Amino acid sequence: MLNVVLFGPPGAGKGTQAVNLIEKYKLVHLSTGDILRGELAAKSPLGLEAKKFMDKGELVPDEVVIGMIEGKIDQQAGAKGFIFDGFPRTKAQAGALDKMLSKKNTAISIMVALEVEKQELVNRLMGRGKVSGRADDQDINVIENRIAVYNRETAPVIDYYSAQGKFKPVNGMGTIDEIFGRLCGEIDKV
Ligand code: B4P
Repeated sequence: MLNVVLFGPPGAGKGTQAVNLIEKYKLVHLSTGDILRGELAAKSPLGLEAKKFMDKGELVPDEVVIGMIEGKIDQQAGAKGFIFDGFPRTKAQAGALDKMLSKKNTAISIMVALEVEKQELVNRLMGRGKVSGRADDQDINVIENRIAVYNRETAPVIDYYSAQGKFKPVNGMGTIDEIFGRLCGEIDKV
């Protein structure tokens, strides 16, 4: 199996690149952000709980996200592999993901980490906020908090995959096609 962690700060282009990557490599796309927004739209208890954190730009608690992703992996028995988009976002989530995959006799193949300058992140998120209707993209204070939470809680996940020799940084500045080419360059080496 080919299992890719697509990593980066908010607005780095994870969701954008995942669309093209799943098409090329025929992988199952698991975006915790998309799954949480689906729960929110359905007004499920999980969605209503998650909304309290997402609207402030905070992370949803690990136990909620881990249980949710495990259920989704179990539903995909015949998958050739997965793109994990926006997950793991903490070291606890990374450890839980390794355990889930080892139960299925597989493992993460590579972590590709998009690197983007902070002002560009803010510009992209504010730009999307004008069309997406997402509460977390429309308030500069929430965007700043998401980037701060990333630096504090999520960036350490790089050390986790670095220790396993799986971390590959990728320049996330440029056109969508240029960045896609760089990501494929790394994934094709696996
Ligand atoms: P996510 O849905 O993961 O949202 P995101 O970090 O904003 O990234 P996304 O993938 O959507 O954006 P992209 O960079 O592609 O998370 C939302 C919230 O859910 C989190 O804040 C958290 O509360 C919660 N959550 C999710 N997962 C969690 C977890 N594992 N644990 C706990 N909580 C969790 O794109 C941004 C914009 O840039 C788009 O408008 C796009 O068009 C544009 N863009 C992309 N590439 C570009 C390029 N090359 N040039 C110009 N613009 C570009």
